[in-house]
This record gives sequence, structure tokens and C-alpha cells, in this order.
Amino acid sequence: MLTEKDYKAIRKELDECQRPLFLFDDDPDGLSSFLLFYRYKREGKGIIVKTHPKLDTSLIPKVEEYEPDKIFILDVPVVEQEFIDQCKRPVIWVDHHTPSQLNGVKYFNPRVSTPDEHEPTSSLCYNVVKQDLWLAAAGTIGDWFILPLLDDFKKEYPKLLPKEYKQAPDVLFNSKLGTLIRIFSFILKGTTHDAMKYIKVLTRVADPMEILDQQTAQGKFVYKRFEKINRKYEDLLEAAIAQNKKGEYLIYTYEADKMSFSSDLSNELIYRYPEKIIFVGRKKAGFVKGSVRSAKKVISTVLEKALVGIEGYGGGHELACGFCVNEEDFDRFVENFKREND
Ligand SMILES: [Mn+2]
Repeated sequence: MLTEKDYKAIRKELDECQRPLFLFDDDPDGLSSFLLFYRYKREGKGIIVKTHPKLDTSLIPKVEEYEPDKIFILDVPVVEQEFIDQCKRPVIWVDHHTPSQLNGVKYFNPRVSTPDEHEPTSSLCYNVVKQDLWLAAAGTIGDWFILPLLDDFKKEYPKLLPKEYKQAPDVLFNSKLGTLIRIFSFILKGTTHDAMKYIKVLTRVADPMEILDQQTAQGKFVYKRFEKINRKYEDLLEAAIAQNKKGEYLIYTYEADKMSFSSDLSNELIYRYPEKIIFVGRKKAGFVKGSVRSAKKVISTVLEKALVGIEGYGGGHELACGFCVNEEDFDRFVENFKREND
């Protein structure tokens, strides 16, 4: 875990800079982490790291262009040593993924001292700045964690949570906080340029109701963008649900040139159909890239075996994996999976 001393040290780093650059992961936890720090500091610039999961030297030109006096890396799982070396500025990295050991970076990760603790980055950032609890609530549930801070959030915004909830999906798919998280997830889609336009406006939002009830011009602007992307999502979800037949599997592929919805779709489908194994794949440039989900059966080892003899790769967690296979191999890949799973 991180200690009060760690939080103070990070706050001091924030206080003692004029032109910080924040590089953050492109999911609701990463976005919330950035918003928490930026709204505290009221200075600097944010950049989404779209090269998930790795931050490499391809972002160096953007660093040079902005000329920051300090760099904060938030919620990015992997950073190349080469990137740190070429930054030539103090780098502070706050994260909760598998710990790394790099030179020349001030590293704050609760798993270094407590390997089983995965407290999301937005919760760590909230402990540093102690303001905008709603952003920490969005970021942590967005990473599928229910933390005690949610009880405080509930006192402040009782209407944004379901009456009862046991697990993160109960909040994600059945509450206004869940909608807010989806808004965060969807405005990150598309080009970095587009996403940053909406994120800039988000930094001026002080209360979630501004967005959810479209109470201010800023909130309305963000919500309109969400609605536009959400229409595409709802169409795909409906088409995926139409594929639901008897049997253990729900398999859905779609074509979309600019935005991927595979992980959003597979998460919602496994919540709706917990007895199934879900395959969602997006066809693009001769490949099918997508997600596999299961609520009970371990699929990571099955996936590994199913990829033998297939052009492609895949992997992930026990119940949630990603894959990318040649489009011609997709059917055979699914058949392999079914065979290995029997
Ligand atoms: Mn995270």
C-alpha cells in the first residue's frame, strides 16, 4: 500500500512544478487520475497514452513540443526505460499494475509493498489531492473495484448508485454512476485530437450532475458527444444480442473502421448472459481483434491452446482475455476453443 508519507511526497511534486505534463492511460481510471491531478494543480497539459499497454519513445516529440518542467505518468502499465532516459526531466509514475523497476523515475505503486493490493490509480490520486471524490468513484468502479470511498460518494450522491450492489457490474450497468463511467470510456474513443477536445472541457466540470443532467454548457457538450458514440454502441449491442442462441457460446463479429467497442460489448454481454462464454471481435484490415469473457470458467489457458496453429496472438486474465487473429483463421480459432474447452 501507499502510505500517508507517499501521498505527501506526490503532493509536494505537484505543488513544486509550473508546467506539468500528465500522460495517462486511455480508460476511465486513467482519465479520472488525470482529471484529479489537473483540477488540483490547474496548470499543465494532459496527453492520452493510446499505445496501450506500453509508453514508448513515440511520445517523446510531444514531450519536447510542450517543454514541461515535470512529467507525471498515471495508470500506464508499462513504460520503456528508453522513454524515461529521453525525457530529461523529473518523472513521477503513479500506477497499480505489475510493478516495474526503472531508473530515473519516482515510482509509486501499492503493489511494490503489498503484491495483492490493486487499488486503482484514481483512488491513489484522490488520496493525494483530497478533492473531487466523484472522479475517484468513477475511476475505481471503471476498473471494477468497489472501495470504501464509494460509501462516502453514496452519502454525497445517493441517487447515482443502485439501492443495493455487491459487485462492480451492479453499479456499471444499473446506475447513473455507471452511465458516467460509460461517458468517460466513450469520449476517449476516436482520435487523440478529438478525445482531448472533450477532455479539456471535462476539466472544467465540477459536479457529475452537470454532465448527467446536462446542467451546464460544458456538461451538455460532453453529453452530446457521448450520445453520438453511444448510438453506435447500442446498435452493435442489439445486433450482438440477436446472435444469442441456445448453447454455451455467444459469438459476434462486427466491422467498424474508427472505434473499437469490443471490450465494452463483451463486458455488458457477460453481465447479461453470465452462463455463456462471449466472443466479440472487430474485423479490420484482414484481422479479427477482440475479447473473450466468461463469468465462471477459466478461459486464459483454453485460449492459449486454441491459438496453436493459428496466425495471431492473445492472452489476459483468467476470465477476460483479448485476441487478434487472421480473419481467415477466426472460425477455426473458435472451433479450437470449443474443442479445448470440452
Ligand atoms: Mn487502472
